[in-house]
Amino acid sequence: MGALNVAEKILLANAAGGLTELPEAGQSLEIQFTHTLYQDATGTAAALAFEKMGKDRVETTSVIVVDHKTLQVGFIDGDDHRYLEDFSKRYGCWFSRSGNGICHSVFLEDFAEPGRSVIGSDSHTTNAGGMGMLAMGAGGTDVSFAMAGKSYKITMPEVVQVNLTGDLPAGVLANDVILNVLKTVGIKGNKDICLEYTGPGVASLALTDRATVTNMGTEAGVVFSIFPSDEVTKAYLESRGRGDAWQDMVADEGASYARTVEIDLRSLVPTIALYPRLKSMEPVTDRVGMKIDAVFIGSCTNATYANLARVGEVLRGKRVKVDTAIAPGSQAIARQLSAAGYMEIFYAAGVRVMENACSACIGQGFSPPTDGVMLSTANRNFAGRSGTESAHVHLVSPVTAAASALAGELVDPTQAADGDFSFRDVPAVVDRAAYIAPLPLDEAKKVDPRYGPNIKSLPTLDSLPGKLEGEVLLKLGPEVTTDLIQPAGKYLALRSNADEYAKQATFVQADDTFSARAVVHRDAGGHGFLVAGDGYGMGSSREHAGLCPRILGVRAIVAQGFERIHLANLANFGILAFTFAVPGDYEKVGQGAKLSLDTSGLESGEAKMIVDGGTEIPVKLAQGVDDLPMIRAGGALSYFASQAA
Ligand code: MIC
Ligand code: SF4
Repeated sequence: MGALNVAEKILLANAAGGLTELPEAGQSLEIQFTHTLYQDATGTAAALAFEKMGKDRVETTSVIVVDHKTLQVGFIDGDDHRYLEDFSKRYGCWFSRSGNGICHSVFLEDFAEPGRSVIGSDSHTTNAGGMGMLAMGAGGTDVSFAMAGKSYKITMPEVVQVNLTGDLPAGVLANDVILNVLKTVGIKGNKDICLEYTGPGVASLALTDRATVTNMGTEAGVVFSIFPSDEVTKAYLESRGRGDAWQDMVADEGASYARTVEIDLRSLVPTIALYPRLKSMEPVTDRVGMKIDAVFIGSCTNATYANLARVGEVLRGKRVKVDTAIAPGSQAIARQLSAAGYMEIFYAAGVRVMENACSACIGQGFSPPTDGVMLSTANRNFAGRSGTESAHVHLVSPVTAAASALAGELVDPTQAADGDFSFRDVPAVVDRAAYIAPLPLDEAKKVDPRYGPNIKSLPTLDSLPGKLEGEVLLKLGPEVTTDLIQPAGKYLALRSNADEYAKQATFVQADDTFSARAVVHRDAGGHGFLVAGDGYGMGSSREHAGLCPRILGVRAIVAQGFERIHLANLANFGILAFTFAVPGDYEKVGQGAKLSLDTSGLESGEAKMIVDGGTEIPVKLAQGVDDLPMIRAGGALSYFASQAA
């Protein structure tokens, strides 16, 4: 091959079967991941799936982190965590307990390596792309297959170059960079591209700032984002006591890209992503004076030492005017902040220091009041995600959040704050003893994972009928997020009990009669259909957004477009996904319409849907034809069990 860019190098290095040449963009490519990551909200279902695979031990460096459901009110979360700890010991994983930190933060600190690859059951696994690692999110079942040593199929993406020039002005942070990238590339329709950051501006970004950028690349729906591995990467790894893991990885001279997005860092200004999605990104100056009720500074995107130290400089000697919480990304970060005197600054400023966990990012505490306005440094602000349906959450950088907390209203930090924003990563607190390391095989075999009353094994799903006949149970608009399909917040506790999660939460915000109607339809022998606009399934990797509708009898979804991870999750649970051959036909199918569809000839990639016994609507299979055997078998677990037999 000729000159390679970093994305091509990393794909080649991690391709299954020792490929010497990459396929053309659009062709399929199998990746053999070296690392896997589970967190506790998606991890129990994924672990239950792994246990069905009949393996004695994981084949990747596998890390399990408890970070989402750390409130542990009642027995449910505690049982999940005990199960994950037992599972981890039984199958040879690294285990990180509640309080150690957010999965992406601790993975970056102690496990990520340039040149290698990770697939995680959380969409922001892309965080490790800042380290020059091939880092992707996927549904838990796919992650479990990777842990069992199976390769994972992706579509060879087009590599889009994001060329950074200049240095960031004071008070403009990595969060502002990625919001501006999202503004340029959009938040949907990017499922077959990856973003590679290049140019002289790269060197000016701290390693954790790079991770902020790749973390939030997920919100564009890209497959992954990647930075080169350079001296900054090396210094960070050395500060974590892992200098040996460093390798140099930069694009070859003359490497080419599908297209280039130019970003002059000097031209960027503090930016706000307005509620309810990352659709309207505006300069903070356009909204200065907006009244706010609360400020949350945390999440895997921004709760880094570099950022929280910047926040400390803004808050030094001052006092916040609104309810403000800071949740450090990890215990190492919290200890570093403490050693540098920043914890004292936070407390003296009247800030609540929360647990090193996902926390308010996913509605686990600190929900805003009714109709409240919150500034947050998280990466998502989908409706209801904060736990308060009527609240408006706007996304900003940590220094915009801190300066606004002091003012009690939105302010431009470049004008209002006088702190020193120029922090770099510094030698860090390293504590490997915080993890439970993989046990030797003979000891591991003695561990018997303990379940709890709320941990239910995954349902066995029946095979695809030759003809689907049933009703459109719900007609939805565009950009249906996984939070709308299968909300988190107070329902997170039900992640290990899919039947109950389906009954109580599926589409509850869109139509609270949905699950009851779907069950009646299913029990009468109907096959449920959903109809939606484009961008269906954007957001999280949570596979319950496929599994739970399937439990309620949904067998096919017809939309104007789908997002990548969710499309794979639908196939894993035996749900067919179609797009309209004629996009305008979306208007011709209403909620309650009776549909039928012959599934026997789907290998052509096309089918006809009959509406109300008359109108024919041509549809196209959105999944790959090679996914059909799995979908026909009822899903991934049934299919691979039948293959192994
Ligand atoms: C999220 O940020 O939406 C989550 C919660 O971390 C999810 C995973 C989940 O639903 O558990 C994600 O990003 O994939
Ligand atoms: Fe946790 Fe929020 Fe990051 Fe998801 S986006 S992993 S909920 S901190």
